[in-house]
Amino acid sequence: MAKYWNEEIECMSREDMTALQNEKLVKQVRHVWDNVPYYKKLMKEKGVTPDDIKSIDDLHKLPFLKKDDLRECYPYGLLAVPLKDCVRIQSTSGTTGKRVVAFYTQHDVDLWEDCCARAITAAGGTSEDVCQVAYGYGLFTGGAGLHGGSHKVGCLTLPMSSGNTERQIQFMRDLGSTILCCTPSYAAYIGETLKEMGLTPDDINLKAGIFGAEPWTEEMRQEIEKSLGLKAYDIFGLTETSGPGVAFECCEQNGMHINEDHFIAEIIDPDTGEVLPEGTKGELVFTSLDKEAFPLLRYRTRDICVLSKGKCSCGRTLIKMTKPMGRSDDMLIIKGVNVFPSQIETVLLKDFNATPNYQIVVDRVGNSDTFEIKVELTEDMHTDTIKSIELLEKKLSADIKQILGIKAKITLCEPKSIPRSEGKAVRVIDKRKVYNN
Ligand code: DLL
Repeated sequence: MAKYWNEEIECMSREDMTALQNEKLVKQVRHVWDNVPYYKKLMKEKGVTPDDIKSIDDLHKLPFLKKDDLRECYPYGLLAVPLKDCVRIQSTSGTTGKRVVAFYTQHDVDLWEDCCARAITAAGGTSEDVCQVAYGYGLFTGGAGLHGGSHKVGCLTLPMSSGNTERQIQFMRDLGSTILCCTPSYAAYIGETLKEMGLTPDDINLKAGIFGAEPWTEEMRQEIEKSLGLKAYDIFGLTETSGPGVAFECCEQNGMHINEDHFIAEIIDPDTGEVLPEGTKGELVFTSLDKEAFPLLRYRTRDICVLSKGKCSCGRTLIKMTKPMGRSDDMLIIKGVNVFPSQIETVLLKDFNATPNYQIVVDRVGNSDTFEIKVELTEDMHTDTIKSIELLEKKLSADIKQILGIKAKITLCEPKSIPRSEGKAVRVIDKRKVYNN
């Protein structure tokens, strides 16, 4: 059984990897400078030109790129090739201005799918496998990425997308799926449904699961492994860097190998931007080395983790990142969807015409996220008829669904019932324990 998808790269000596990264970085910086005026301006402001970047030791001289820059440049401002050379876009959910839209040339799609093929192979996948892809298909990168990787490996690919859980289980049984790709919370839900249908892991044929797109704990891993009778592997990525497959777990199930031939990872202090030594907890920053269409340099992910170069028993020499341990911004991942509290505030402002007092309450019941928005009525509204209050609730609910793509329970509360704060308002109460800390 093939242990690696690309042994030469995955087990490359540090010396050779550094040489490869040096060569690619120099080219990539030149490509960005020549084709992305926005980043050229940032480089000029920092007093750096492509001539200053001779190796990865010079990486720290380059300016950071942040989500705000992506917003400012929406949609085409960071594109580094003519639009006619692009063959695909993928995107995060959210309002137009908050959306991240990533562009791909055919080369970029190949590179991305190759990263996913490495992840599937590391989880034991071969052309003998039946790979059920239950990540969402569409603009979200989960479905497309794992689908492409599964094709590359030669698995029989079941493009299920998410949802319709009983049908997922039916297909799993009828076609003998051996690999399941979906979010960890959906995997847990499939496990619960299996049990509710009176079935056990012996009734299905899964051996491995490739789960990511949201934080999940070791406890959850054990629960999923038990309920579905498989080995659960983590996979990491973000739309900005192509999607899933930037990093993946191997048989050690102890941190994710970063595909360093395509992405350089740095850890920085989120407050000062200073680069931190290996082994220190901080914010993960990625530089994509050979993406053509959307080549982000020093992109701040806001994910907090630790990097380590230690030897891995799987034989891979690729640096490892821990599971993310938190975020350095206020982004929440609810039901697999990235949610910024400011998006909710925008809807409330629109529907209420004034800054309302509100609170976002997120919890986990069983393995599913619950999402409630408590909104305080103003004195005027409070005296309105029940009918008009119900209408408001409905409108809020529909507007939230439209903006975020997920439903929230709207609870309208009495005036002055949401606790006031003397400092920063506590807008988010997240009762879930999703990060391993
Ligand atoms: O979630 C890409 C993906 C799809 C990854 C399928 C893995 C599997 P975005 O929607 O842009 O992309 O969200 C990216 O999700 O910055 C992390 O905060 C979080 N995230 C992704 N993978 C993991 C993971 C996809 N394995 C954001 N563990 C990232 C914890 C994760 N958080």
